Amino acid sequence: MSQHHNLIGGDWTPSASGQTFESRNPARTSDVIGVFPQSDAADVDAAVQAARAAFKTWSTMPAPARGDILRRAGDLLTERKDELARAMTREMGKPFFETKGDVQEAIDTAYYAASETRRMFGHTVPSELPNKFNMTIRRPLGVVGVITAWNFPVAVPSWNLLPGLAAGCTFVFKPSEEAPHSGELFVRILLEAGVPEGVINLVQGAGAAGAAIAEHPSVDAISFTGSSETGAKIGETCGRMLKRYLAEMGGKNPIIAMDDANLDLVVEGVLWGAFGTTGQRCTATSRLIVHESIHDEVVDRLKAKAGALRLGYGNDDATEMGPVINQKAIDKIASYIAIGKQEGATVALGGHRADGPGLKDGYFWQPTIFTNVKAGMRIEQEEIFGPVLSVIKVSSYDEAIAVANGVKYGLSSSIYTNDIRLAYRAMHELEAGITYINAPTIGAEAHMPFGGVKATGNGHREGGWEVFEFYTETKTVYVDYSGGLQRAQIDNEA
Ligand code: UN1
Repeated sequence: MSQHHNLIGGDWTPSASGQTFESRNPARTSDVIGVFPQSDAADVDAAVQAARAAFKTWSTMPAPARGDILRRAGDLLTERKDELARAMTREMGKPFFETKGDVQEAIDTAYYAASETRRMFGHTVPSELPNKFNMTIRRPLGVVGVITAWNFPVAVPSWNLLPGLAAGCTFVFKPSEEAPHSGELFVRILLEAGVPEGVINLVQGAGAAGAAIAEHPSVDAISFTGSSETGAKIGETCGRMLKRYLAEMGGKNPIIAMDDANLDLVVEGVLWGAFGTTGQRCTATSRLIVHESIHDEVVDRLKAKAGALRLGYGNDDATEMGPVINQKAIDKIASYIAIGKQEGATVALGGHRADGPGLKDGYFWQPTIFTNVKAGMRIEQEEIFGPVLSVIKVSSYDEAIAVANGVKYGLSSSIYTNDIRLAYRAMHELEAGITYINAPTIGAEAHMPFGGVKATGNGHREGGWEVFEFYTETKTVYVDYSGGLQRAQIDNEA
């Protein structure tokens, strides 16, 4: 069994307390991937000090030189894609074709961030006074704590670490305790690409380590991906300590299928959106809001397709859907199946733990579809984070939008229609950070802003050009070359 360590200022070290935890394969629970340090505030403090010490040199390196390192990281990720993806699948369960996609997101992010190091634009702006020059420049934000989830164990860390490195920040990175090995492998690639000692520090552990990162006075900002409940707690800390805070949290993402939609596309889209990554994406399609005139046909076709999905270990080529992450996830899904039945919904497909051949030693759940779901039911409102789709029948576009918007979350959304008027209305009317037209709710592209509204986010975006707003501070600069004191217009009133 392999023993793993934290990375503090270039040294691989065990936790100060000596406490550890195991990472196991969710498809074969007897398969232990390794033993990792269970870190606490003492480890976090050492990591933060290392990140602080590395900040000056890293942040003053010319940004394009940092970009060269990121490009090498992209090259290494490309070379090691299969090897990395195999390890990720073993640790968190999604099929190999999906973990390869996860690595591809990191590759795209690496090259994108590298290219941004040659932009990092500020503005030059006219002054209200003669012989005076106004501009804005960007400064790196500082030491950032990155706390991520396990479902995209390389892609989501990459969305934060890579643009943040481009911007000149240094990091304390805590991967999820469900994917510590994947996090470590990613960090090792960044080191090999040339990220200097202390610029990225890796602290393994559970929520207590995350809380210690947020509480540390020398951490300037936090980026958190996970549940809205934990996100709100970290937000309280950041609010109290006046830290910048990016939060990416829950979703209850709808696909609206209108009566004029292409049904083949709807069925394929819902199948992938709801059961891709075993429904464990914050962008997963957990609600199908479908026009009554196509409801029965769509449900029948979905049942046939979802019921035929091949469950198994993600490193077996035939596997289409992997396990959920752990026993807690199984218990949560089971509790929602009971809640849905109690609320009067119908289990149209699945509803049980899957225990066929090859599945007994893993956390497998049958693809599950609830019909007769009414707006406002808990299974329609709350994030389940598993392969469970709730189908809500509606009779008009306006009703569909009202149902779609009637939840506390607002990450991704989708409408299938061929009516251009409805498509454009939905772009504006869906309360979400992301809207897809004739495509499912998952599959964000790395160079586009990613984030949600309402209880999903707090106003920032990962990905795309907007993430650089988070990882930099704007400084406003005035240069007066008039040779005299020129009072600003506001100070010149007669
Ligand atoms: C997440 O589930 O935390 O949009 C992120 C997608 C992904 C990102 C999901 N690429 O499907």
